[in-house]
Amino acid sequence: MLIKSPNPLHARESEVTDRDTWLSRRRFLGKAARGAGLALAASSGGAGALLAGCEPAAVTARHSEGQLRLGDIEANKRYLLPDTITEKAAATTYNNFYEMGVLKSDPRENAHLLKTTPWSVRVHGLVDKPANYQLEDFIAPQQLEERIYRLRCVEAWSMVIPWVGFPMADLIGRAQPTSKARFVKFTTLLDPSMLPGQRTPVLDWPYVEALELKEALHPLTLLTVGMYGEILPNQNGAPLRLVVPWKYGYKSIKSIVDIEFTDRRPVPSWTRAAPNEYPFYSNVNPSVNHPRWSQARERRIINIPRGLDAIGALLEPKIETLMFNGYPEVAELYRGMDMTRLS
Ligand SMILES: Nc1nc2c(c(=O)[nH]1)N[C@H]1C(S)=C(S)[C@@H](COP(=O)(O)O)O[C@H]1N2
Ligand SMILES: [Mo]
Repeated sequence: MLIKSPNPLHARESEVTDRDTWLSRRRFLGKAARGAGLALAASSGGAGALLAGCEPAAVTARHSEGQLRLGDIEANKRYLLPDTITEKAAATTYNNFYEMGVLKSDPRENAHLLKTTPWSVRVHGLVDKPANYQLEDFIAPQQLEERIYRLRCVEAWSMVIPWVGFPMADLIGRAQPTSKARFVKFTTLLDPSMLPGQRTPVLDWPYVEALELKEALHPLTLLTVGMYGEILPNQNGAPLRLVVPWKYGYKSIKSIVDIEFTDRRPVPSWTRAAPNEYPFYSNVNPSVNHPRWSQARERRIINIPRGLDAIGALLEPKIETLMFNGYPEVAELYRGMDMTRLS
C-alpha cells in the first residue's frame, strides 16, 4: 500500500533511487553528523519514530536529547554491491513485522506504539561475561559501520539495504562464550501494549530466532541499529535487530531484548509454526523450493510496491535467486552437510 506522508521531506526521500544519489546524500549526512553532533536517538515512538525515519540528520539531532552517539559512519567497502539500492521509502513501508500486524503496511502504521527508550538487552547463558546492558552501553564500545546487503524474504521478494551496525562477532568477543556454547538464541520484546500483533496468536510470542555459534561468529552476521545512515525506524526492528544476509529474512530478528548462548538448539518461532516450511538453517537456496512455491527467482523491490502483498513470487519481473543470496563465502560453514536439509 502506498502511504501518503504529510511530510514533504518524506516525498523527497522517496525519489532517491540510484546509488550516486544515495551516496551523495550519505556524504551530506556525514557532514551534518559532524557539524551537529548527530546522536543516534533511540526513537521514543510517536513523532520521534516518524522523524527518525523521514527527516534529515540535522533535524534528528535536534530531537535527540543525549541518546546514543552515532558519530561518523564509514561504508565498509567489502560489502558494496553492484545492485541498485532499494528506496528508503519502500524499505520502511513494505515490512514483515508480525508483532505490528500481518499486512505489509501494518508495521509502518503501528510503529509509533513501540517505545524504544529505555531499552535493555540481556546477554546471558553459557558465557563468562553475562550482562544486562542499557542499549547505549551495549553499543558504546562498538565502531559502527555501513554495509549494503541483499535481504531475501522467503516470500520470494528481496531488497538491497544499507544497514548500520557492528559484527555480531564483536559482541561474542565481549560475552566470552564458554566451550559448551553451540547456539545463540535471540528474543524480541514481548509487550502487547506496544506490539499489538502479539494479541493475536499468529505465532508463539515472543518471536525467537537462533543461529549456530559459528554462524553468529561469521563476519557477515550484523547486529544492526540503523539503516540509510539513520537510526532504525521502529517498523524495521528498532532499536536493535539482527541481519543475516545469506538466510531467509525471518532469521533477521527485530527489536531484540535477549541474547542467550546455549548448548541446545533453540526452536525459532517460524520453525515451531511450520518446521517443513521454515527449517532451522533456512539458508537461501534457489534449488530447494518452499513446499508451496518456487525459490528459484525473486522480485527485487526498489520502489514502493503498489497493490502487492505476501507472495512476491507471483509477480513479475523476476531475477534469479543466488545460492546463499550471493554470499558464497559462507559455504565453508556447511562443508559436508546436506544443503537440501539446510534450506
Ligand atoms: N520480531 C520479528 N522479527 C522479524 C519478523 C517478525 O515478524 N518479527 N519478520 C521477519 C521477516 S519474515 C523479514 S522478511 C524481515 C523483514 O525486515 P524488514 O521489514 O526490515 O525488511 O524481518 C524479519 N524479522
Ligand atoms: Mo520474510
